[in-house]
Amino acid sequence: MCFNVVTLFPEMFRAITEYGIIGQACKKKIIKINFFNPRDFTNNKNKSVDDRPYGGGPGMIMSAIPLYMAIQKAKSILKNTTVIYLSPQGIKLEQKKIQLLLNKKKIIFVCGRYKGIDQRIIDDQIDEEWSIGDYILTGGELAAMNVIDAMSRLVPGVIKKKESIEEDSFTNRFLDYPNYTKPNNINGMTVPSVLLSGHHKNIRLWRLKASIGKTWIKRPDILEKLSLTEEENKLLNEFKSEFEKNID
Ligand code: 21W
Repeated sequence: MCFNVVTLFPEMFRAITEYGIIGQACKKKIIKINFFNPRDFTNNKNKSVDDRPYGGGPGMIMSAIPLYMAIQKAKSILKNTTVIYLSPQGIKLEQKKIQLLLNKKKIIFVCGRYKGIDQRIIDDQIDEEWSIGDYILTGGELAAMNVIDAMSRLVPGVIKKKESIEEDSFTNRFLDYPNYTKPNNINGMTVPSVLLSGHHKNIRLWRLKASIGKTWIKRPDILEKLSLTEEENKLLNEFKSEFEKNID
């Protein structure tokens, strides 16, 4: 998998290329990130990469020509790539889209800074525009890192145990069940005894019930969109009646 990023701040990406499992995957060359910096395509003496908006008003816009040239350079090396502009105006990303993006083996991410980029670059150079949520960042880099991180963990070989990808929430339909580790007793708070029983069938049922129950409480919107199996429905009803007993 090859990610390509047009950014004024390539050093920021060390947050993912040097730490954790994505860092290891980069070292092992399972994933590769190339950078194209508009600053390298400036021709003015102070290498400025921002400019005033036509029509006036506060704030600056990314200089159009260095950005355009950086995108062109990336495209000339890569060919047949999808160019994605991360922006607050984009469509909101969800896990399903992250999985779809994985089918594209080559992606160029364009990261904006300041108040954004020249509309002609969006019209002429950008294939898709994506947001990571309805909150305001200071630039596209953290958004691009979110997307690269979320995609990379799905690349075969990045996470060793196949189960740990397949078992997690969103691909596993429900929210996660609660996890426990040593010691069994922390200030009088003990681990649910079924988890110490070694009874794998009961453990599976307890976890599934806890997952469905937690989803019912915290994310009823997720539950509404799903159709439950007979077993799942039974567990949800058990959870609900136990929950109501605890209220009285
Ligand atoms: C934030 C640029 C705000 C410009 C109304 C109309 C990439 C991002 C970004 C940024 C403005 C993403 C305005 C979620 C994000 C990003 C930088 C200025 C002014 N208001 N996903 N115009 N949130 N943000 N908007 O901020 O580059 S993906």
